[in-house]
Amino acid sequence: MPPIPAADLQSFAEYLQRSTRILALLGAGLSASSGLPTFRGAGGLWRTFDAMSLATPEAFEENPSLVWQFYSYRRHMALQAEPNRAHYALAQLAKKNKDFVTLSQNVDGLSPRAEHSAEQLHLLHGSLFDFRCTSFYCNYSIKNDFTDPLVPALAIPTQSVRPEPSKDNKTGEEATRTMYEAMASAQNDQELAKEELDISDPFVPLPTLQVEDLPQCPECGGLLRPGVVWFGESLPAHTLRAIDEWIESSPRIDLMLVIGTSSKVWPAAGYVDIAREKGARIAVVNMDRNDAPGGVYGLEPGDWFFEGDASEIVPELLR
Ligand code: BV8
Ligand code: ZN
Repeated sequence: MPPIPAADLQSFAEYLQRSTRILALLGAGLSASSGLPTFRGAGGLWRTFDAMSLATPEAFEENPSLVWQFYSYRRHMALQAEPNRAHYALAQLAKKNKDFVTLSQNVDGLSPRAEHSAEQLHLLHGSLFDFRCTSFYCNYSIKNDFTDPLVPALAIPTQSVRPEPSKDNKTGEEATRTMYEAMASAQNDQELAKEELDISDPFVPLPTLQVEDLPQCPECGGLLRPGVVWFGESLPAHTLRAIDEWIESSPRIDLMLVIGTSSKVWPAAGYVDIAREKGARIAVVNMDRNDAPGGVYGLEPGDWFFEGDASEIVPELLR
């Protein structure tokens, strides 16, 4: 990664020192180097589906089996991932500055796992680890449930791993005999090692699950749904209210950090304009120069654009 131009780093560091009211908007690019695919990059596809086409109430209504397997796969991947240095640097800044508020579009749970204080972190689009009942009259919901898989039917399918012929200097015939001996010694499939199938691969068959095998509400037996905000759904009213209260609590916002987001999803992207109207200077961290809020022309004199990997740049900016 090219070094951050010293002049930019210097001017940012000086301004950060003088800033108290700071707002951050986080997107999928923040978690990219934790190994989680972004929405619009190459990772925007799951099997042959555009992730956004599955993140809708209509998709869930039409095919709860497919949508649940999509979310169960993302939960599984997010649980295997670790917060990166940028998640920790942002959590550290929140510890130091109570007037630093973070709005995350990410549902991957990595900012909460980096111990980012919950009072200063608003998950605009919910979380992969929250669920609620879809029955009209039932209010059952649960937060921070990390059970994986949620129900046996959502377990990632596995396949037996055939022992590799030993690579040491055995001749072909001997190596083959060793392999068959290893296989013979495994009385049946159960004893062979298992490896998970990559169900994001469209060539790996995906089972069609029965609704009764999907997560059910323990209170009314209704179908549970992931606790995320789908396209076409309103963001949680209490979250929007809490953010507005913070914004309205002062005439000023000094600085807005826009990290790893294509700034294409609304109303999340709209907070950049709100911060600017309150006097904020904008610092964008993104791999792609075109993805500044409002496009390449969206930046104004006094803003910063730091090009590169958020997990490298953010710790440098906030140290
Ligand atoms: C709503 C949860 C209305 C699910 C998600 C104007 C106003 C209001 C709504 C709209 C509007 N215009 C359009 C709408 C509709 C829609 C919308 O915004 N559509 C877009 C696509 C045009 N908005 C909605 O539907 C919202 N609802 O407003 O309802 C309403 C009003 C009244 C009554 C009823 C309804 C709800 C939107 C929430 C959708 N849910 N997530 C799930 O995750 O499965 S959004 C989803 O996209 C994710 O949360 C994701 O984070 C988010 C945004 O994407 P990004 O995070 O930016 O990720 P992306 O891949 O796009 O970009 C990654 C960036 O990182 C890139 O720039 C890349 O260059 C960069 N990058 C990559 N690697 C790195 C990196 N940067 C740094 N380092 C790296 N290593
Ligand atoms: Zn219920």
